[in-house]
Amino acid sequence: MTDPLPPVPPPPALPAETAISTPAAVDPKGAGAARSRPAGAAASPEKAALGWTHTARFVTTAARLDQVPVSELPEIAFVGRSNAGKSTAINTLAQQKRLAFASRTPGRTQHINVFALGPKDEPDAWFADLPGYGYAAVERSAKLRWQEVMAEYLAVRRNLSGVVLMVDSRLGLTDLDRQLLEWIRARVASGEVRLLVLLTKADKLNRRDAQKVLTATQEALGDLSSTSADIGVTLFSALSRQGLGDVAVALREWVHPTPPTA
Ligand SMILES: Nc1nc2c(ncn2[C@@H]2O[C@H](COP(=O)(O)OP(=O)(O)O)[C@@H](O)[C@H]2O)c(=O)[nH]1
Ligand SMILES: [Mg+2]
Repeated sequence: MTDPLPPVPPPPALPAETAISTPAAVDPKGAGAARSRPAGAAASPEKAALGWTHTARFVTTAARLDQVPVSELPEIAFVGRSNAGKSTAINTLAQQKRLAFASRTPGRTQHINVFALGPKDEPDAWFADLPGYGYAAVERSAKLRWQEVMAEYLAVRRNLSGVVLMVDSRLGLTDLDRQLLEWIRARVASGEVRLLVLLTKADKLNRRDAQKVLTATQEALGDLSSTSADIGVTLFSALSRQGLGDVAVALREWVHPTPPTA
């Protein structure tokens, strides 16, 4: 590689919430505002959304798509390369340590894990944690099987409402990520399936490199856009919680659209 060495990164930026010194009274989204709200008042959108993602609980695990129960509930699929930070992102969203097992042996989890969200006796959405991909040591037959499972799931799963694609922010979109985007291209273009790309481990990048990968990813996704498509990209860090509230709000909005205010 001929790239020059990257500059020494500046100290990590404070999360926006703590960097902004606006008084709580005029910052309805700030943490202070939520604390000072009178009892019974609606929580901030982020708190409400994180309260919803916190309800995630394990439903079932399946080795094949035909073993995943048929469901009418809106389903959000989590996909990404092995080691992209998928399990960590799901656990962080759910604020649970071991909901999705953060695997120490990448490539091992070839199953589809399903989680339910919403009230206990009345779930209102499912999260589907799909097999990670791109792990070099996985044998060819396993890779082919992965392609089959993923392509089929993304193409035919009727209740699929949205896809969250986790991409390591230091790598950006890889060939396998682009392959996956091709599998959902038509359903995203029609607006049937929403897409959110999380550029994970953003805490490992300095601001300039973070901005660079954000722009490059937005450009690459421009190719998928259409008038009906709902496509988002955001920097995300489980470590610093960067993007966490926004992601929870976006996912909740997918399955519980805010009614337009009259
Ligand atoms: N610095 C940092 N490391 C992370 C973050 N999220 C995940 N990781 C690390 O990345 C590795 C892979 O994470 P994991 O969630 O198991 O990835 P998965 O294979 O996509 O499920 C683990 O060592 C995690 O601790 C993050 O936001 N920041
Ligand atoms: Mg994992």
